[in-house]
Amino acid sequence: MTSAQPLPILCYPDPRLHTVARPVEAVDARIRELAERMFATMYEANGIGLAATQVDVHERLIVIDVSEERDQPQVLINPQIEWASEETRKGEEGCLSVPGIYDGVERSVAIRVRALDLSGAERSIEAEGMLAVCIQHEMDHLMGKVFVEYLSLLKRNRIKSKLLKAQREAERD
Ligand code: K2U
Ligand code: ZN
Repeated sequence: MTSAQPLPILCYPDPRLHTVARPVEAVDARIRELAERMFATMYEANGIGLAATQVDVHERLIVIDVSEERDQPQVLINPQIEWASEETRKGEEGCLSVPGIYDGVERSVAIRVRALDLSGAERSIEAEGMLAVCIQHEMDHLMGKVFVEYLSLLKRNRIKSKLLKAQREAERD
């Protein structure tokens, strides 16, 4: 666990969520501190993944912990998908940036990802199941893509107005 201070999570339809993140130049103390704060943010929000884009930092950094015990943190820096299975599956997804909304998204069932870890070492990760879904979901965030963009325009507009209404009411309280 971490004692770092959580960061505010951007909420859809905030336009900053559509920013394309740039590669991390150096895996240094700043990046390690940011990863620490992203883990604090993810655990506090009961997420299993978080992309730097969601905390308004537009660099290619993802934190993930899909374990039941919430004790298997993984950091992916400058992740690249090297291989993705032809086989796809539609799964129910949510997003910490789109609170209360869940809907089906088609993803590859297995992927191989190359990324740097927090020590700056190159790693190759084979993922399937929830880990594969989570990595694909987070890598979309780094490309400025939110999962609601896979849904119909009608659904997306309904989600936008629902969240904007909730944000207006929260400002009034
Ligand atoms: O917002 C985020 O990027 C965190 C996502 C990660 C995720 C989305 C869909 C499917 C897998 C992972 C979630 O909000 S974390 C919340 C959650 C927890 C368990 C299962 C699905 C979603
Ligand atoms: Zn998300």
